[in-house]
Amino acid sequence: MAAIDTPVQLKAVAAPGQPDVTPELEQLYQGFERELLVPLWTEIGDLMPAHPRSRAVPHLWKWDNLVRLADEAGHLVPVGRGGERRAIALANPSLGGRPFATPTLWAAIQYLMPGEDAPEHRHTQHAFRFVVEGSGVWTVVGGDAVPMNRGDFLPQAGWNWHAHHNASDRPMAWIDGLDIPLQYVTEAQFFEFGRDEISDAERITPRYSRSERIWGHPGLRPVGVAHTTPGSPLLAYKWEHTNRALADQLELEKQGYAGTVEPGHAAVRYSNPHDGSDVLPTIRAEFHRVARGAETTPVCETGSSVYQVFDGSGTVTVGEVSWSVTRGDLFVVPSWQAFSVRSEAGSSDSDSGALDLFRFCDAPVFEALQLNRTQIDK
Ligand code: GTQ
Ligand code: FE2
Repeated sequence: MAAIDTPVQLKAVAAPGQPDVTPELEQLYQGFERELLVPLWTEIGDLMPAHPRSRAVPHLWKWDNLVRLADEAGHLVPVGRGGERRAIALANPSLGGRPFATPTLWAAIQYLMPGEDAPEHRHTQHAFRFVVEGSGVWTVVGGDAVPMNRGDFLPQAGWNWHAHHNASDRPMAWIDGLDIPLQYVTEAQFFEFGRDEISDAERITPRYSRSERIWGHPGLRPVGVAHTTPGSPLLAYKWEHTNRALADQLELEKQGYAGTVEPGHAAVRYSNPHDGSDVLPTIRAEFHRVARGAETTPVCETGSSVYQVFDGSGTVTVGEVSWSVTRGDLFVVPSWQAFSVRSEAGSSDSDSGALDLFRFCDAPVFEALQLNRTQIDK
């Protein structure tokens, strides 16, 4: 398969449906090369495949290893202006060592030591935080201090000023998702440094951010509050709501009411309370709960996903590979590779006995381009 950055090298080849290699044909190919021309017939299999063939491969990162290395970095590498964040990205093994979990998505573990601040900046890349363990960090978005606790999801659309501060006496880790790889190919990124220090008025630790107090009441849209910037105006989706939504779905299913994706599989999508759309222009985020002993149907989708196991344990199958997963583990589902999970009965450490999965993916981009496709199994 020709990579995009290998030099053009054309050769006359004997192949079915192609003329025999003659001196004239070789000369023709040399002419193409000289004039920087490439005929379709030598490239078509790679450029226009019958179905998606992802460059990314399925891969699993164990949370224990990530946290251990992040903690080592916490002791050895300062966080400050320039590097901006103590964030360590997942690098898909088949994407050339770049810090890209998939061709479109960045996923990283970020770590702040007690009392540390990550300086203010803004960028066009859309971002979110998801918290699998710990508390004590506030992310300050446009001057609004937003608390981060286990199970909380915090979207942060591009071009908002943001900084983070750890107000506790313990280190804290969380995951970041951004559309860095996607924006990298668009060549349309912008970045600005903000203030080196946030003000004392922002270094507060409220239980609810202003954004949650305005936008965070279920089914109630504030009247007279404009929202004109991209992405969700709600800066935190607290665990209590997500957990209750999923528990209710599964409980009602047991009582014979519809409302789950499939038997034993409940899911919610984080949505923009302003208009019901995805929380970020380029990233969709969901939470899935697979009841103890239940199994999901293998599904292929265009576009790629990153999952983090929030709780429980089970077996994940992506394309040809299967892994045992437990709390905190992160894995990648490349485009058009069949994905299914089985929640392992008995071995689960979650409250509900279920396998809980946080998911983010690039579906809004594929839907906008009308390239979204789903197929049950392959
Ligand atoms: O926290 O602002 O993982 O700007 C990558 C880029 C986190 C952040 C990342 C970022 C951030
Ligand atoms: Fe940032």
